[in-house]
Amino acid sequence: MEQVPHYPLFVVITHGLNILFVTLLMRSGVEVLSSMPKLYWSDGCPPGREWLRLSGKNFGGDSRRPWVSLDEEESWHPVIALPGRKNLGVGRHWHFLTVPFWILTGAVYVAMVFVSGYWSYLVPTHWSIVPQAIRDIGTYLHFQLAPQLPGQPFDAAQKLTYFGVVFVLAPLQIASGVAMSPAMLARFPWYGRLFGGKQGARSVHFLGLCAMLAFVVVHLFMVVVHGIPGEFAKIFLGSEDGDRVLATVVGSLTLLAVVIVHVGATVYSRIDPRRTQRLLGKLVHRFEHMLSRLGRSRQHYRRRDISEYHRVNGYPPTDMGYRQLAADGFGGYQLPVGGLVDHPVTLSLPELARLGMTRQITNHNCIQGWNGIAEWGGVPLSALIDLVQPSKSVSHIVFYAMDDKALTEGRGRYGYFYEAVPIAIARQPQALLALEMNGAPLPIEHGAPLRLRLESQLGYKMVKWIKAIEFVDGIADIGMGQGGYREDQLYYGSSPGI
Ligand SMILES: Nc1nc2c(c(=O)[nH]1)N[C@H]1C(S)=C(S)[C@@H](COP(=O)(O)O)O[C@H]1N2
Ligand SMILES: [Mo]
Repeated sequence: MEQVPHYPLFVVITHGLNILFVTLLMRSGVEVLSSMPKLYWSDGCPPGREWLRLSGKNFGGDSRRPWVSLDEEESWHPVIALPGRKNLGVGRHWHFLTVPFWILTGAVYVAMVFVSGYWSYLVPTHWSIVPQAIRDIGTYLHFQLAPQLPGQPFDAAQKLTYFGVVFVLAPLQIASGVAMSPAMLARFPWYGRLFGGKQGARSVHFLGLCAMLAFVVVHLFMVVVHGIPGEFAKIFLGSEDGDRVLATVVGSLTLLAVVIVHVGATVYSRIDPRRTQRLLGKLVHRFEHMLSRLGRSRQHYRRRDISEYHRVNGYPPTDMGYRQLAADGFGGYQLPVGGLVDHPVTLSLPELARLGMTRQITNHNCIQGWNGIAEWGGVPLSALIDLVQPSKSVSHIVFYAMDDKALTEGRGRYGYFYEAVPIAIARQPQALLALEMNGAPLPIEHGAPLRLRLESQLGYKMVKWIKAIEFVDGIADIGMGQGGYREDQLYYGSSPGI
């Protein structure tokens, strides 16, 4: 009697949630892509060697015109990007906020698939499904509907596709996403190498997005071809026998709700990016904090891994004071270190170097998506911390820079660059005050005479052209109180391990 298989309730619910989460991930992912719309297969991202460039701008050809990676950012429309228009910081917040919910939905779904016996509809058990699926595709191409598998709700092509999406594509997106996190790359460089490095992972993640988009388009097309009322009855009410009118109403309302969430998220993010950054940040930071406790980061790349080319982000200071310092080889440079410490000091470069130089070959990850491997030489921050003896109440170390963004970046930005670093991250073994890059004194564009290296964090935390260091017991009164210049002005997250 019972000819039409029913969809269990868990399928109806997780499918609905998946529509919401996958579309949020897609739009926020496109926002992230817009900040560096270029894809590479090899780490280092040498300009001109991208396999895909979604931008008319092309930098690097003319070395007489200096450029930085923020110049590569594109402004994409809010219809395709969440929230759109150069909002990488907020876009990332949406992406990482959605990830745990999407993974949870997927985990519940997969567990229920096996517990309920629904797996027999989803998991192919015989190779014969492959030729069958090919025949089905041929049938569709002849504008006819392919037959369902006996006693099952899907035809062979459909079953194989769903299996691929659930058990191949989704895990691949999760795995390649993880392979881009600086905290993960720092702790487990071998994991990044599985994808051919961070850029390989980025490219795979992008191709995964394309595959997911292609799936969604064909999937929607098939729903229309098979007839919306009947298909809506299956997936929103659980059975084809359901009331068609009711199904159309329920389905349309569900889709409308998804659209409303998207519009709401977009409008809210654009009207009040600061509150969006703070609200979403609460969850995202907890996630990042967990990552930062996942063992210690110790990167040891080989000399031959060093990138032939290392992008620059942030234009050097332009003022006379800096130019004069540079003109005499930074001989007159003095670094004041103070705040809540027992022994405030002011150090010249040779005095600093006497605290003990080390070298490390590590991978730099910019928030925009590029990376580069270089050897950095300098003094471990822990040596400086031991020298000045911070008081117990110290929570962060603030690094003030010499570049005034009003002069170097413009675009309505203002104030000197700075970043505050939680003391626990500053104590990590590879946290360095670097004086050298690839065996030579730091070049001007990479932060001469002194820059920060924090190998488990994103690039913007690694202040270049350091002017002074202050130990503090809170960040609320510094800058706009978000923990750093990029956090203040671009709504990036603070202490970013992903
Ligand atoms: N003072 C200062 N430090 C800075 C920046 C800046 O604009 N000013 N940009 C940051 C960003 S976003 C990145 S990715 C790295 C880039 O380092 P690099 O130019 O040596 O590659 O520097 C960071 N440190
Ligand atoms: Mo960056």
